[in-house]
Amino acid sequence: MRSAFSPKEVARAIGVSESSLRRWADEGKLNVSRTAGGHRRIALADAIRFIRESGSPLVEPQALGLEELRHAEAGQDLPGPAQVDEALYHALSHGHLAEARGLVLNLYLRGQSMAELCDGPLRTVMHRLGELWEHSRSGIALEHAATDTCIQTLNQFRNLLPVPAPGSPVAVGAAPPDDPYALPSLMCATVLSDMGFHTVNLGPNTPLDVLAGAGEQFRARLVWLSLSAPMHESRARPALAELAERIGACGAQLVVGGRRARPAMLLREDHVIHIGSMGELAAFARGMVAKAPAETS
Ligand code: B12
Repeated sequence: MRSAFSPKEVARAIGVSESSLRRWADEGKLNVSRTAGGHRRIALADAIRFIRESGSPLVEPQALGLEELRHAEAGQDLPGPAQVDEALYHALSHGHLAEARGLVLNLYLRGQSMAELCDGPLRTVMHRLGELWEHSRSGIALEHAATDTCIQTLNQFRNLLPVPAPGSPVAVGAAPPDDPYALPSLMCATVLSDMGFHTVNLGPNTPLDVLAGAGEQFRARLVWLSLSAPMHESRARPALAELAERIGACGAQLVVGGRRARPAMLLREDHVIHIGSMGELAAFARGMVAKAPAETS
């Protein structure tokens, strides 16, 4: 996928004249850089941010290499949540990967946040797909393929987000040993990247001392831990206490969430919190980003 486009290509994608586009750039509404040869270039991430913020319809997504959006008709009303869930479920359960990616990307371009997409359609559809495995072997195959499609979709989003500015806060996170669930930790990374963090996702099955070490190494301000597989409370408590101690010592926040997270597993410390959803994670992260300039001055 190309990462930068000419003003002509961006203008074609949203159905406006090149002169309008140049005016928005001059007004500071759209970031435009210059190549060594002096040609104007617009990063895909900046074009996407502009489309979301200005509410511009994407009339020719192919001009930006967003082939999967060719079925999303510009000017059409946004489908309701139930329709989105049904369409996404249909796409994922039939292995229509491009259609699934297109659906989610369309909602993002039309203003939904990454957190809303994760807590909404992605979570709903994965939960629904989870009910299939009990009934047939093909249900298991669908569940695995759907997980892979969601992983691809979220990774594609991460590539579409602007590169965080130097000095942006760092977040590091993972799922613990014997926890094979990849999506929840990847969702945390995507949501935090959407909030402007540099993110380092260590993924599933990560020893907790490795997570603590990565938090120290990358000077993380936030460390997330996603718990989706059962953890014995008696074994979890000391391991989590040790992790919390190391994270606290480097001045970071430890955020624990996931289907299997229980507040009782955690120490009652100011720098350790338990939250339930990507929306709450985004709100917490927004608070940290807002506080950042005051802390560094
Ligand atoms: C995909 C999947 C798998 C895949 C995972 C592949 C992969 N690479 O990730 C594999 C094949 C490994 C798997 C294995 C098993 N699975 Co499974 N799996 C699922 C499925 C369909 C989706 C999981 C998922 O990704 N969900 C999407 C996530 C994002 O949703 P979420 O976890 O609810 O997360 C949300 C919040 O909790 C929160 N959140 C999550 N993490 C964090 C972290 C922070 C910091 C914060 C703030 C918030 C937060 O935000 C998220 C978005 O809203 C679920 C169905 C379901 N209900 O989830 C079954 C499900 C979890 N599996 C189930 C079962 C039974 C199993 C197996 C035992 C099957 C077997 N017989 O082997 C094994 C057990 C594995 C283990 N060690 O625990 C059951 C569990 C039932 C139960 N009582 O808990 C479920 C519910 C299916 C079902 N309906 O029965 N599974």
